Amino acid sequence: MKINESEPFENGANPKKEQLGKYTTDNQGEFLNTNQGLKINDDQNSLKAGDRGPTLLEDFILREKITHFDHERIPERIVHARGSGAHGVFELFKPMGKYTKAKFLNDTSIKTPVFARFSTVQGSRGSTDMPRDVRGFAVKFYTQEGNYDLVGNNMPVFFIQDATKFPDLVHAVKPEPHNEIPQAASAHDTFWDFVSLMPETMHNVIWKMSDRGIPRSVRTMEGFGIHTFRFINDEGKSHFVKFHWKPKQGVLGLAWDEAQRIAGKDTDYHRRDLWEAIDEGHYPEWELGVQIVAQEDEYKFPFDLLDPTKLIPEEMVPVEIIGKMTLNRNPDNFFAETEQVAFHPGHLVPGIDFTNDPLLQGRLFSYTDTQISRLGGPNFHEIPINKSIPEVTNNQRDGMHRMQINKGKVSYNPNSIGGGCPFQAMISEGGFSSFEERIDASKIRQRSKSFFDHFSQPALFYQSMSDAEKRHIQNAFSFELGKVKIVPIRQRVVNMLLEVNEELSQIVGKNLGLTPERLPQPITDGIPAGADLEHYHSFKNKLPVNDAPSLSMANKLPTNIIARRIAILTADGVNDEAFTKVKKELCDMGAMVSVIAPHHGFVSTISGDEYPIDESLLTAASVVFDAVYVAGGNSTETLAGNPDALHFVAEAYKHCKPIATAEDASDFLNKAIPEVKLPAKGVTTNGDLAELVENIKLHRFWDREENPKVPA
Ligand code: HDD
Repeated sequence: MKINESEPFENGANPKKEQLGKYTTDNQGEFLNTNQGLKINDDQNSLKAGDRGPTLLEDFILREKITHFDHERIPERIVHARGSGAHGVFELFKPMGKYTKAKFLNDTSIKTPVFARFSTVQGSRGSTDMPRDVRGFAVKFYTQEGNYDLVGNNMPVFFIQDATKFPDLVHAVKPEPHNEIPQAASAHDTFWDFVSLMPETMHNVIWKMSDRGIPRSVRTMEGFGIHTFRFINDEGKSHFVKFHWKPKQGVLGLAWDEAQRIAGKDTDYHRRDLWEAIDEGHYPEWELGVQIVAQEDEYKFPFDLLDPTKLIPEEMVPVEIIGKMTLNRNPDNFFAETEQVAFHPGHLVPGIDFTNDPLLQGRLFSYTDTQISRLGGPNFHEIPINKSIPEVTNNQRDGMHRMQINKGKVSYNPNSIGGGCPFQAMISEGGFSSFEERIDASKIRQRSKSFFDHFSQPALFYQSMSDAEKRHIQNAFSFELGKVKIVPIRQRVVNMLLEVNEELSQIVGKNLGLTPERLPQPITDGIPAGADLEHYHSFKNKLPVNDAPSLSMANKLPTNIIARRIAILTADGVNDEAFTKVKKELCDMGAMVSVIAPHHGFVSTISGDEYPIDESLLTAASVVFDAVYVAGGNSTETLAGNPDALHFVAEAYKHCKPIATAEDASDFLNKAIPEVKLPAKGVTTNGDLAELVENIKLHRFWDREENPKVPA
């Protein structure tokens, strides 16, 4: 079937869902059969010579089953191995024709199907969701002009400036090769050795040491395209563009101690959270924003737009919101969809193009190359999740796992036998043509001097943090470097931090028993030979902003409590209002509420009604909840005598979470957190739900960390 360019997107149709539907099967009501379609009569026993005899080689059913099983795994992604994905749609708010001719960014009536995958970077496929790590944020738009992939991260800058350093970075951060320790963690010698010798990593590293490195949920992460790309309009005019995803759920992080505990209590925390939110109809949404810079303004910034370790502060170029992505459907099959999806920053549509960012340029090679070994050959574009909506009509042929049956004898161009088909498309017909950029240069292996300021932006980042965020960054550096065994590596990083912020460097140094040393000249490790250090220094402190509130998560709190997790602690004899009022009202506001009791099954209320329990104190943990409510009635005494219940609330307090009790349950807190003088910030004992809800929107009461009273 040839796909007409506009038809499948009209009248609310979702062409990608329909396309996937053709490959989706359901065994309901079907016979068991072999891969050749033969019905199987006995799937319990192999074919043997006699009931106690050897199995026969002839058993083709056994052989087929085991052969397939033996090959069920494919190589995991070399980075971003662990991830979870979901389907959704992208809707455009306003036509962007002034800047780009991309059709999906011009027609507001089109709902473009998308598939998004969120990932950690360091760990293996089976590792925890909870490391301190950068998160991948990759979105495939199935547009009418072909697939467009925006393959970004949850941080707007990258570790390195040149793709040739990527294998080094990844070798350094992955588990150390001799013993494969530690899994999914950067707190080890090789990562920090690399960082200490590569000052360009500092900007990304400080983001990673911030609460951005331990997101509360993938739903509460921002996403960034990182590189500067180009928009190209109908006249062929180029504008620079940076892409941003802004979550409607707010931007939230965890406490580091909490993240480590969740890794044990629910290693699938992020995966489960995304799945359950979608399953329960709380569809996460992100607005797509763009920062646009006119071609003529390329050199007006005190940093290079081609440098992927730099961001454009929103205070300099505001983010214009142009559309919205809603994730509204979980995959039917993890392997077929989330594992086999193949992203590539080089999957473009007309109207979007690259810049010469040397990191981006290298990526353009890596992604197809990696899919060939990961997905077993050059035909991975035919895997249903990767198929474009327009049918593929070209002269590429054969190869491993070829699905398409190309008719006829013509597979070359130009041809006369096939009537010249398939035709090249003119630009006016939607043919892609690269932006014409004049290049007249010497062939050199060098880094541009305009890339050499490695510290102004990390300094800006640190300065723009709230006090709590600063404290978290100090603690994160201290923790990670504390795990480093080789002291000179620690010292080099502490010295580097002096270039970022004196206070930060002194605090981390003190925690490590080291004195930061200002080097006689700026750190030049990692700066190519021949670098102009004067120029490098002249860039410092030249940003027209010295405080960028847009960088702080404290300014990005949610305005609602949709899909936030709230635990209600109950026991037999609980007040009915725990269910008839508290649970009901919180659920009505979109929260995900779990009733927890000392045992599984049902809890009986004062009035004798019975309500189902979601989890017992044996299986539940406060770390996976955003807030806790202790119900009242005759249950309080039981709970106050239960160490798990007391720990549950003390731990929630320690992790700075909102806590509320029914009016008659406030005594419980005197046992759970006796060290805390009530009333305390974020702790309500008057049964006022509205106050609890406001506290949940505030997410955390980080001030508690300053005076940690609760050991938990
Ligand atoms: Fe990459 C995967 C994001 C630089 C090479 N990358 C991968 C994924 C994301 C990113 C989100 C997972 C996609 C998925 O869910 O399947 N990578 C980035 C960003 C970068 C970046 C935002 C810098 C701005 N990457 C980068 C460089 C190289 C690679 C410089 C190599 C030179 N990345 C890969 C890869 C991966 C990958 C090896 C592994 C699996 C895959 O591609 O499909 O090719």
